[in-house]
Amino acid sequence: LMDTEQIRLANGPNRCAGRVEVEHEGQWGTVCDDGWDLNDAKVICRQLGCGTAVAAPGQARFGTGMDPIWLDNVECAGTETAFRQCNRGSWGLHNCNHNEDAGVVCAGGQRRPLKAGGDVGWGGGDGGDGNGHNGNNGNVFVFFSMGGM
Ligand SMILES: [Ca+2]
Ligand SMILES: [Ca+2]
Repeated sequence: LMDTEQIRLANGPNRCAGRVEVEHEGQWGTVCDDGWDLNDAKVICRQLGCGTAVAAPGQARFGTGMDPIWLDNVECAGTETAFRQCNRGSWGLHNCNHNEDAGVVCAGGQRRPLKAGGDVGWGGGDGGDGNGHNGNNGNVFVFFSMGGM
């Protein structure tokens, strides 16, 4: 049980994005954004099974948490399998306030964009008229004529 340290991402759009909170001695606390970067976020995302890290926002992007502020000056290499393996100072020792609460956005929780362009259309038997004209491709002609300049 010494090995298990609970972490979570609070107040985000899903469980893979939010304010970083760590449990220590039965109490959840936040992490200061001093030195907070993508390498730190990577480890959080990995431990949570949330894929790669997309961003490591600071300044309480996901709101201010409750005391205590557990950790400060976190320095992960980015290759650790768990957040507890990072170099991150002593519990409760910090020079921060909650306006500096660290956040993480992981790729795993991202909602995929709705059919971003290029994914859609063109596929469905819109095969032209048999005289060398393809169907419904006016946009393509506009594109070519503009490219000629
Ligand atoms: Ca600090
Ligand atoms: Ca760091």
